[in-house]
Amino acid sequence: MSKIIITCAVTGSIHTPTMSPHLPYRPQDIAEQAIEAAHAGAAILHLHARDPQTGRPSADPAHFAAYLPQVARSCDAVLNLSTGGSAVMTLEERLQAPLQFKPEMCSLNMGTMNFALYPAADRFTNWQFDWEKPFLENSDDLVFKNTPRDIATVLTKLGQERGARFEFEVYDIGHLYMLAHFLDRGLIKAPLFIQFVFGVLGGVGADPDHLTHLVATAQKLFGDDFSFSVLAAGRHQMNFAAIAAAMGGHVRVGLEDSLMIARGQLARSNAEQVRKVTAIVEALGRVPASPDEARQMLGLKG
Ligand code: KMH
Ligand code: ZN
Repeated sequence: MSKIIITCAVTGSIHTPTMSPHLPYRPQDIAEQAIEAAHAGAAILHLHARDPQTGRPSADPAHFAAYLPQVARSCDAVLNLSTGGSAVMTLEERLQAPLQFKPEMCSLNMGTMNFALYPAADRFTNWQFDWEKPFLENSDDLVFKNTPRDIATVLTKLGQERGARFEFEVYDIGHLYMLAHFLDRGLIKAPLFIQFVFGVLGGVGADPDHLTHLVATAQKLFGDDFSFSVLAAGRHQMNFAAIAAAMGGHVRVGLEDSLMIARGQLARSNAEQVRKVTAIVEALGRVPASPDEARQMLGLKG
């Protein structure tokens, strides 16, 4: 079995600092946690930025610039900048930092969808959304917009013009057909790195049957030209990582996806989750890939 790529998604745009004191949102904290996660075995760091005053998700390149150089200097991990940003940002805002920093890898969300926040809210009794009220009030109507035109824009501007390769975020079966469409159009080149996302309300639920069906469908559409990774939001995080590892897939963890390390116990850092998933995958006979091995496997520009 090929080596396993561990991705760590360090902060994201869903959780709020009120939900965990360990969620990094100041540049120094994002940098330190990202570097520690890389040293713990994450070959890829999936990165967002936040406003250091409020903790709110930010698209401002200055907020990326405040931590990216330190991370790049201090570890060799693949830096993967989100193009998802947050569902309330326009595509133009979401692309500002990736266009400026030209990372080796970017995330690319493969369809427009609902992106409801309630599953997270349900699991936290002290959950309070302390950002601007309209965000919460609008979450019933929150549309995460990734139309075919948006996807083509990202593929052209970041892929074709800047050499980025992608973590294709697939939340449901239709997103695989969207990927196949862009492969047919010649805007995507193999090998594909597909991130199956479970547990977001609006995407597929965290049921292992869905994972086997998604993998089987990807095999029909892409043959050997893809590898897959799995992230499951919230309490499904580690058991889905174990299933993915046993199936020969790759894994993603990190405080973007879950704030917990065990039931009822907050993770103290991203690295703590990386160490836990490393132990799980090693127990299953998988060997974590180094950043350079991940670059080679995914055809990155390096
Ligand atoms: N927040 C995750 C469910 C992105 O950054 O492009 C999906 C994600 C999207 O990571
Ligand atoms: Zn993300």
